Amino acid sequence: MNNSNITCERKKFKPILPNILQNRIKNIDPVSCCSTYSENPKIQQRFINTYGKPVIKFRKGLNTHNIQKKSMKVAVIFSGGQAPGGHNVIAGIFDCLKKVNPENRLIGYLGGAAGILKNQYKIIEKDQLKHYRNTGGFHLIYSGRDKIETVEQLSLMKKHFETDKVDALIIIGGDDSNTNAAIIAEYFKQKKLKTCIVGVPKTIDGDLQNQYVEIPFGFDTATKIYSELVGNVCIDVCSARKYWHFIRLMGRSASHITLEVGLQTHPNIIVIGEEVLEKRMTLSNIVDNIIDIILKRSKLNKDFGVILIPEGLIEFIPEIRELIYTINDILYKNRDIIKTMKTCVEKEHYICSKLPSHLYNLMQSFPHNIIEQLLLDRDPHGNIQVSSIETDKLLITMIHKKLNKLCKLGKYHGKFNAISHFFGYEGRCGLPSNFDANYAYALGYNAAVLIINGFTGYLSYINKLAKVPYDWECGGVPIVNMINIEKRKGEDKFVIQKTLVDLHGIPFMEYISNKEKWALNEDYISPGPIQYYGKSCITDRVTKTLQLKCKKPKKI
Ligand code: FBP
Repeated sequence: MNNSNITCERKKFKPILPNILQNRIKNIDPVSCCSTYSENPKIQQRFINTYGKPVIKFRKGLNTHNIQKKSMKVAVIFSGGQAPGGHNVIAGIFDCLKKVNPENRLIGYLGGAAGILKNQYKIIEKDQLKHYRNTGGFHLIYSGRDKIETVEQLSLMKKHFETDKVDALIIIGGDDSNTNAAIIAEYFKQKKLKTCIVGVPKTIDGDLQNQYVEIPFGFDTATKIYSELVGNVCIDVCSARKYWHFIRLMGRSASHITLEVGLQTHPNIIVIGEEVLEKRMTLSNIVDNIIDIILKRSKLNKDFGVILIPEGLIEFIPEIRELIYTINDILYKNRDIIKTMKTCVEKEHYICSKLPSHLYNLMQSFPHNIIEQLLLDRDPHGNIQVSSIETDKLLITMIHKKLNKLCKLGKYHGKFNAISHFFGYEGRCGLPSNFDANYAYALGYNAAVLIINGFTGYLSYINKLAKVPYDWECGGVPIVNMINIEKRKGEDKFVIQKTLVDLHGIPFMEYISNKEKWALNEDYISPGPIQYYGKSCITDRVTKTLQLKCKKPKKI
């Protein structure tokens, strides 16, 4: 029996390395470029040792830098949610380290930052790694959402690194994890520890993008997987012609995934959280907008359609945002009392008793399952777990109620059969697309080049991603350049700001210019599954977001 499958076949795929990284290390010259820094003096003071460093671009030339000559021990962790391509980052780091010096060693701490504190790691060897190349998931060394920020944690980490002689740590993570990388790099500099810290931008959410990072790895594959699923639903819808499908898509804070999937599939309605926030729409306004389309389509004998909803929508609705932030504060300030509570009912009563009356009334207007979901524990970064909040079902319930009223008034004669879906975890561990396989590998390789050159507090960046991988630009950007001050758990925190959908940006404008047409017609596109072999126009297609963004000339 032949047990071969595409996952087995993909392990043999050789990612393309950008031309610049194909050079020998001594011919990769790190050139300093001008940087823009935050003017905020609080940031300057907090990162006194790592603030004000230049952006680095790698160019072909003679590297006169102090390249690490002795063999190195490098550590890596995954931090946060899975994203397709993670194992290729590790493969890229490994291959670069071994190419430079076969004596170099790579270890992976298990389960994210917590693994460093527990000093639990595995040595990454070639024979084991070959089973993970070009595969999805983070199961080689697992991931975690813990962060290292207290002085006790930082000094324990320093102790382990000194004892085990770890020369560098590469953190593969999103905005919170890379903020963490900046904090650790600053602490080590202050303590005169030589261990370098470098970050790699990862998240399917696509919200770690800015003037330096075009898109994090993982977004490409995840959105292609969701687009395949949504495209299939669209075809089902116009075949059966009897259901409204409410599809909630992952993406904790920003609506990039929903917008991208919408651009790939052309559903009837795309709800974008950032637009809801800007127009200060209430939950009821959102429901009314959806009903407006349902009624229009019903008049055309089309009691069916597809609606995309971002997972993070709930936090964009101003009234609910206020409620969530207030609950966050209550949970944080009263964490010791709440920890002692034995039942959820007890916790719910306690929190409700602390809410101001307008927020209490709002909360009581929700179905009980939503109340329970709003009160779930926050993650270690203080974020609400939006993936557990069933906004799709909440909208369906509210729409049902309003349509029933309209029906009784004789203003609606259609049938509303709604089906809800949540596409989230299905997309996070898929086999990386060619784009993500190449990009993640290059990011890892590039991160290793940064540490070999002794850079610390930098994020590995690869730019010009809409071009072929050979022409991608590589380098490093000081993480501090991306740091802002935000309120978290009720306190000011230094964080890399999440980038939300730009309502004046070309991708969103593309949706707006098609909105009416897509609402009333079945302009659906079913893009089909990701292709790994075949015509390059299909296998190497980049996301609409990247294509459209790159229409705009960008300076770094
Ligand atoms: P990261 O920001 O860590 O990459 O997480 C992405 C994500 O997939 C979000 O889209 C989602 O809300 C979250 O992780 C869910 O993860 P968890 O199950 O750990 O809460």
